[in-house]
Amino acid sequence: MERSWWKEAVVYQIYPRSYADSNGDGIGDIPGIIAKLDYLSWLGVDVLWLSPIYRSPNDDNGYDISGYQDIMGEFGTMADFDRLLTEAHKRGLKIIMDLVVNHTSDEHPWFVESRSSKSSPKRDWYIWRQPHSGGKPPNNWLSHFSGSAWELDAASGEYYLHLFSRKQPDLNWENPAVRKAVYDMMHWWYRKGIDGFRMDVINMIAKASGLPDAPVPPGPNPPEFVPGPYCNNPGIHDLLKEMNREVLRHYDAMTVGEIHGVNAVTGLEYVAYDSAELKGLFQFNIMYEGKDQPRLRQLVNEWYQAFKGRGWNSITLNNHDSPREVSKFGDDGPWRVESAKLIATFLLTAPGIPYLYQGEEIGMTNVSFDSIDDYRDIEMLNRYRDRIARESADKILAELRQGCRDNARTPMQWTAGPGAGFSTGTPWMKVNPNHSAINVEAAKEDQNSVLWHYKNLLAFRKANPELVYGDYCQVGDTEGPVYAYERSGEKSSYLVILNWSAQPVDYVLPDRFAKGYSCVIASYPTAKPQASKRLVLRPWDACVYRAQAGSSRLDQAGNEEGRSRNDSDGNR
Ligand code: TEU
Ligand code: CA
Repeated sequence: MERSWWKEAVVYQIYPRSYADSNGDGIGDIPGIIAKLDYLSWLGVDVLWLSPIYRSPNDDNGYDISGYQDIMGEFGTMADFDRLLTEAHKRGLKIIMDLVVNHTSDEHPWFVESRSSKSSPKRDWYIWRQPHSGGKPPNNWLSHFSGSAWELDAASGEYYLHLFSRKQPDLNWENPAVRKAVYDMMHWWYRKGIDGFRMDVINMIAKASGLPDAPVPPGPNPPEFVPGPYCNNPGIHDLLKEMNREVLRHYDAMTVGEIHGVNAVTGLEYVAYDSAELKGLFQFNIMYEGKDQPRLRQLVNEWYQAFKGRGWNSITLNNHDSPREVSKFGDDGPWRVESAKLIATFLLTAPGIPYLYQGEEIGMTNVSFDSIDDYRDIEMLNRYRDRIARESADKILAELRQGCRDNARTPMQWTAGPGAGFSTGTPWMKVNPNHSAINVEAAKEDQNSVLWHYKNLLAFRKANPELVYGDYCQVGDTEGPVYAYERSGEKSSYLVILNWSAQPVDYVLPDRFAKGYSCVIASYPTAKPQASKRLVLRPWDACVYRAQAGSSRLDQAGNEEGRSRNDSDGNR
């Protein structure tokens, strides 16, 4: 197995608008991030992924870019960015940038020019079509942010495609000039010294040939617009192979694609060592389906088996588009600390690059605002607007709250003070009231906090490459609340036991683990120092054991029978 820095990395995502505000205008900014670099290197992460910091009118908080080689005024200047890069590198931290090239802002000069006339040389840089009969949109596709995915441009009488907001027109990747412009921009950032890209909806850049109507579900009131075939269309792999040839392969950098709509097998096609496309992808299967615990295990096993020896995996349970992981996969009530520690233990010992999201290291939770006026996200606001004429505000909020993106976007909780230490002014979105208890300052003081658990796990992972390169196999039951697995290398082996529930469990370990395993990291301060045949697991108990030299497991290394038994555990 070839070792690479990016395989060993733990990535920490920063949503700059909500991270740290240095000048009291209520908006997080680049100097704010710089001021937190010491904290991040104390924590022990390796790579920072910055959600977009480019010039943007902020219809979708920076995912609508109007200048790829400029910095958003609210966030600072290019000089601030250069300083961030230098200061991060000084501390051994790397920086990956968000690459949003499925679409631009409608205020990007490319689109302004494209829209200016049908004969503009940039007309074909975007996707323009004549209206359908009766002036209707060219097809029935639904935008991710509600309504038609087409917007009529009154001046020219044509529609342009926008899979997201109407202020995010889709680029036409069939046009070689578009591709060249994007590749030039990528080279420009790489030459500046960035360490890679996270690629926004990169599997949507190839459009379905002919832009066909999507099938309408049968029923009495058929919807006017329905989700179209947005992801993984024919041609996508050719585009990414070209991007690799033209740009990516020239740099020792990290790439991670946001790839929706794949399983372990089709996901691998984007990152297989021999496919020369991307190095990594986010697998959303686990984020979307893994709340069901046996399903989570099954998916980890499936992705591991598919990727083993063929491509590099990743693992993530939350980001700026999703609910907070402790609220979704754990218990943000009485067992918040224990369940957040269990989730951390899983993320930092499972196979694949862990992608952490700001605030998860202190167990930040979902938020529950009473009024739509306190929400900021375009996806949420549009959904609300579409329903409010027919339904009560309370009902809509009750339905949208849990899954909404603003759960992840409330400001980072640094202190118990006003503005959570995020800003001395009025934060652009209200802070979660629970910052009085859940904040970095308090967590640093408490060695049993979620924060210290992350810090300890991060240091442990760094010191023990088996947790990166070692084999993975599930141990014991595939049903029930306890998820146990082994990570093993040539020199040592780790057993991870997670009681993914609020119930205490009497757990019987397979014989081969019953002796010689000592506890190295535990979520409870009073964990038993040794594993034994029967373990009484407390609610949300999480423990990592190390096989001592001379333990039965290590003596079996190379023993065919032992191996195949282990492998079949993973396959079941
Ligand atoms: O998200 C892509 C995406 O598909 C989202 O619509 C996501 O599934 C949805 O928000 C879940 O509720 C990426 C970015 O991560 C997101 O922030 C952007 O809004 C979007 O692309 C457009 O750039
Ligand atoms: Ca600011």
